[in-house]
Amino acid sequence: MNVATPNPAKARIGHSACPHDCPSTCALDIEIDADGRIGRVKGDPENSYTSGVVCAKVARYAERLYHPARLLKPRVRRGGKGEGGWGEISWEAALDAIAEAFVRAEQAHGSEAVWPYYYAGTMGLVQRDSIDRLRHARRYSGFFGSICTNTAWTGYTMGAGTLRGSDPREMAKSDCIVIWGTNPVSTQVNVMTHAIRARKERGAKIVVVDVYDNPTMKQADMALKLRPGTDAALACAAMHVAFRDGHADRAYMAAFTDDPAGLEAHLATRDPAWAAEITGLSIAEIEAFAALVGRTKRSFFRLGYGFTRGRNGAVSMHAALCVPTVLGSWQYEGGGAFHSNSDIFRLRKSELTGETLADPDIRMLDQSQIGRVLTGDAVALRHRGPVTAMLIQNTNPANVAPEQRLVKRGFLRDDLFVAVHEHFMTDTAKLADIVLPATMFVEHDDIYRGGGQQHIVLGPRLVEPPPLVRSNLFVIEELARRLGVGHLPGFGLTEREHITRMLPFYEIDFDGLRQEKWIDCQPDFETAHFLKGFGFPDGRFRFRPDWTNTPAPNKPPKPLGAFGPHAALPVFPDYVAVIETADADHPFRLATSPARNFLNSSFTETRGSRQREGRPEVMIHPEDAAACGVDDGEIVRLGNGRGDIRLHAKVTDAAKAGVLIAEGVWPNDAHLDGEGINVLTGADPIAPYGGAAFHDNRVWLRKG
Ligand SMILES: Nc1nc2c(c(=O)[nH]1)N[C@H]1C(S)=C(S)[C@@H](COP(=O)(O)OP(=O)(O)OC[C@H]3O[C@@H](n4cnc5c(=O)[nH]c(N)nc54)[C@H](O)[C@@H]3O)O[C@H]1N2
Ligand SMILES: Nc1nc2c(c(=O)[nH]1)N[C@H]1C(S)=C(S)[C@@H](COP(=O)(O)OP(=O)(O)OC[C@H]3O[C@@H](n4cnc5c(=O)[nH]c(N)nc54)[C@H](O)[C@@H]3O)O[C@H]1N2
Ligand code: SF4
Ligand SMILES: [Mo]
Repeated sequence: MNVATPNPAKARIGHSACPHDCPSTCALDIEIDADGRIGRVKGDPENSYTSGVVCAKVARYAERLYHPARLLKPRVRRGGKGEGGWGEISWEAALDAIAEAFVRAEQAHGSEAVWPYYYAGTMGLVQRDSIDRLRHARRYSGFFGSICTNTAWTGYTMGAGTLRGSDPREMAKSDCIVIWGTNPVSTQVNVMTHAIRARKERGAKIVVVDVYDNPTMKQADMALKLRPGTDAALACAAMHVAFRDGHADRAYMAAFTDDPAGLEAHLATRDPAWAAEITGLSIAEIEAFAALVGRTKRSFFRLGYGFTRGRNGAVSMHAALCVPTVLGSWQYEGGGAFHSNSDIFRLRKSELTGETLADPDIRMLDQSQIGRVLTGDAVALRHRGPVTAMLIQNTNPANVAPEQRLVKRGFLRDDLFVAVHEHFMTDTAKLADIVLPATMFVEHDDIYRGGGQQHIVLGPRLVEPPPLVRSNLFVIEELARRLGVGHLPGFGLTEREHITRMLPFYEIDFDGLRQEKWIDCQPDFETAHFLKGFGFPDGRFRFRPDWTNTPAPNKPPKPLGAFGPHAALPVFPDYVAVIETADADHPFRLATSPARNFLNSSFTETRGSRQREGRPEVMIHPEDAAACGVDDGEIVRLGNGRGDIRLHAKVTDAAKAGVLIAEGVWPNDAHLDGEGINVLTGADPIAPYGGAAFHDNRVWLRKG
């Protein structure tokens, strides 16, 4: 491997955006040497959010781009599924074979037998979403992307009416930053840049709410380590204290919220003693938190995804969002809340995604329930026919989706044809019939928009791809041509044409954006802080959300309706015990938190990341380890009704007794028996609009 060899004397800097599925969407400066090879990757210091900082795994990107195991040629399966036999095939023959398999599937079972399956492995809009145009054009089964954002976005939108909030750069002007259910040191490093600046320049206090002592909690001034799935109880108690002690801003609530009196009455019994019982925090910790945020006008609530990956996740997000609203924190610079900016961007995507070609009667299948779909579960299939052909881009479901045993059993079906377009031989690619090699971000043009910040950033092609490696757009266009839909609107365009067509609102084209590097889409202060009203027709924040009738970004299209146990959704913010609480047979609660050096299933292939992460481990409290007779470093078996796996124990008091943490979605074969952590996670939908409860699992543990 020839990673660190660019000759600095001749190197130039190329500008790009990090393509990975991370809220930060960093603006990048990439060193390119005279031979057209990339060297070091740095954060662009001119971008006000990135501020010159990127995470270590992306700084080492050359390791991924020039990896010796990178896929460089199309492959076709030889021998049985998943047995590891592969032969070479030309691009022409591979694309013909995929098109023929799709036509065969359609002829046997109708167009819904084909299920294009894709996610956010690249966040580039052209490369990520073009597959959706093909599925609309051919009336293939729809993809309901539930795995990541649904619970969080739904909970936030229920309160605020839209998905945006205070400028995340404003954290630098806060006096108290509450980092709630996110681990930014690992998962979105730039949050820390702005938070630490506030601490240095203003003496701001950093509060971290999490279920274990993760790298972010290690930097906290106030560390609140609670039991998984109990965040709403902490939020309710903080609001109870605010009303009790006169920190609730009644004038603000009268002007900007729906039912403050009803909320106050509801919270009367949700006092710190009640919350201590549920969360495992002490009454003193809860009082101290409530007093800190109550007395600090510029309190900024940075709400993450992690605390919403439970069966009450949407409810927890809504409850946490109610806290700054009761306190009136939104009125102050450096105050309020932020989760995602997804609603601020005005990109015209209809041509790209083929929306005009959509048929509303085509069924939508749930991404998280791929295991059930592929094993013939009638409910998951919406009581229609089987899926018998798939094209998978930008995701690795055999590793990252819940109910892994079902997923794997489904992929092994003899009557299922699967093509996977990838960078590496992932767990999913290993189960495919045809594997196609994909370009990486510096090898194709694309456009990216922040979720955790406010920029649209261009990522132009900077280096030549390997000779037989092709972009996602190429594959979609070639299949469309073979399937007779290449003449329909949205097809036949280059990446650059797509990018320009998405930008009319900003009056800029591809070349202009190349000059500018990015567009800062931040709304003005009053809009961002909802001082002109929240995102509902009456402008009022909802303490009493209409859970099943409020428009939400992830609301499933019509055929699906509301999901999960929505009868249990509370009238006002509340703790709802629909989580997998421990029982006699499953005495532990397991969260599967992210690993710092991996990004979901990506970077598990690079040596730098692998060395730093070591091996799959489960953290167990010393008291629990003693009770189970387990020593540090010993092999243990974890299990529940969905299956069981073996991995090594790490005895630590990082989490509370009764709580286990397994960091990282390791490749399945990194585990002792070739099965990964998602054997243990469930695909039962979260109310009201679906999602996967990755951090909400009850399990047993024994020496393995
Ligand atoms: N290094 C790295 N970066 C990543 C990723 C990665 O895998 N690795 N994944 C990327 C993706 S796709 C996403 S969506 C984002 C997600 O980024 P985050 O918003 O940070 O969400 P999570 O990674 O799910 O979990 C964050 C934290 O929530 C904690 N947590 C779990 N359950 C609870 C709970 O009930 N209450 C509270 N308060 N905390 C809880 C976990 O222990 C973890 O420390 O990160 C992105 N960035
Ligand atoms: N146990 C557990 N499981 C989880 C989570 C958890 O916290 N715990 N987190 C969940 C979350 S939030 C998410 S978002 C999912 C994400 O899980 P995945 O969708 O698997 O996520 P990634 O690793 O981001 O990307 C997947 C693949 O996309 C490929 N890829 C990247 N760019 C391109 C491209 O341009 N073209 C093509 N064809 N392929 C490309 C990469 O090589 C990678 O293999 O995992 C979920 N699974
Ligand atoms: S912090 Fe996130 S967006 Fe920034 S370089 Fe790392 S993975 Fe990419
Ligand atoms: Mo995600």
